[in-house]
Amino acid sequence: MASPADTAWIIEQTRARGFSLCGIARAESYPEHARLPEWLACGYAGEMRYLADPRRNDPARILPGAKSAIVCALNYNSRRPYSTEVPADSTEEGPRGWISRYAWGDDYHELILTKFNDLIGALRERFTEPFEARAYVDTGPILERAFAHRAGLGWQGKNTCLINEALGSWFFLGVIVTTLELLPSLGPAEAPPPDLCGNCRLCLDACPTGALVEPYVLDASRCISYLTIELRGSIPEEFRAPMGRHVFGCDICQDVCPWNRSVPATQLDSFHPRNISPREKMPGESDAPARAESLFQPRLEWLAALTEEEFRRIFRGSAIKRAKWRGIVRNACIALGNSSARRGTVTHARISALLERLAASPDAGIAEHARWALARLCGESA
Ligand code: B12
Ligand code: SF4
Ligand code: SF4
Repeated sequence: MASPADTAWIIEQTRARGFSLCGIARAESYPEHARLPEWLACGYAGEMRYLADPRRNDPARILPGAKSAIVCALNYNSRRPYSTEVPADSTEEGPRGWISRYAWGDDYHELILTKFNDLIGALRERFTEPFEARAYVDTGPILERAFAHRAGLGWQGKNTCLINEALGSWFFLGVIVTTLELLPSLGPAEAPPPDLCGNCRLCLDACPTGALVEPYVLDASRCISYLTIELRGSIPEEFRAPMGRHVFGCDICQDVCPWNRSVPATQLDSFHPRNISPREKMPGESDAPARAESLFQPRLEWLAALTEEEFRRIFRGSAIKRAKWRGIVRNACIALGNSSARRGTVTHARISALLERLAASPDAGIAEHARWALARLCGESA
């Protein structure tokens, strides 16, 4: 068993690499793992079949001989308003969409895995005995929030996010599972952080699609984050209007959370909203100036009109590439249909023309969502 000095050293090492929180838990099954089969049986995972990987409820099967989980949190809170504070359609340049906070800057997977590989290198210098260590950031069959809770980083709120009293919930988690026997952050008699949600139910009441079916339980197949990022193909019609302007992920159940009211901003520039510089004009293109775009409240017409090649270029190194080009165009069509552009205005005419063009797309999925949006925008039953 490693010593308390080793634990202090590990925490110091993670701080030096920019992590805000770090804790150590035993790599074993917890009550959260026992609840997973029922959650899956309810169909709440939608098409995310990878969540049924049997290793997810048994850490020993992820890494034979696993003893410890080093859990880290990286703050991504960029100083910008919350989606609940910014009115929709707020600019003259046409309706704006919403990309969730975590995806405004660089892809966190690459960033955290680089830091973790570096940390594992430092561990190998300190612990000279042979050991295995595997780093995960969404990338493995692990319930990261369950480990984070057991490592003392916070509690899982009624919105199912991990919340820390000082940081709120705007942080990513990453876990290193290792065969090293490290001293857990919580002693055998210490309870993990208490649930501080109390009587609050702001997140449940604010969720536009009713995805939080009861406190602490998310039906992911109804969640805007799932619909806009994970779901390939058609978005069920019942969710299209409630999706509003969301084009990638959703922040609502965190934006309304009192624990996120005054929380520190990230120190990392990588998470600030990317600005996309104006592209060079192609031969034969109109004289309309190509403008700079931002991932903070992106212009919906810009997103809907992106070509696959432009999408690939712009979202290289961004978490947004997970939704793929056709997913983002599909989502932008829905958000345009939900916009409040009024008939008879220049904006309405411009959006209608764009949607008509997309309704003729050779991509059947894009065409169908564009037709739905046109019908909604033009006041026909959609
Ligand atoms: C799949 C996934 C999703 C899915 C499903 C989300 C979900 N809640 O499971 C979708 C696409 C919807 C999603 C959305 C988001 N995600 Co996500 N997601 C994951 C992923 C890859 C797996 C999560 C998982 O295993 N879910 C399975 C279900 C069963 O887990 P669960 O909801 O926690 O369910 C447990 C509880 O319901 C509990 N339970 C049941 N009954 C009861 C009763 C009580 C009283 C209690 C206490 C608990 C309890 O038991 C269940 C089983 O363990 C993790 C990374 C990872 N490997 O862990 C990231 C992760 C959870 N996501 C993350 C983020 C940032 C998001 C979004 C905020 C992104 C966005 N802005 O759009 C949203 C948040 C939506 C929300 N309210 O949760 C972060 C969370 C960070 C944090 N502070 O919590 C993670 C950890 C990624 C990371 N590496 O940082 N995500
Ligand atoms: S992320 Fe949005 S859709 Fe999903 S549970 Fe939270 S509020 Fe509901
Ligand atoms: S909004 Fe309220 S109930 Fe929901 S997670 Fe935050 S404190 Fe808990």
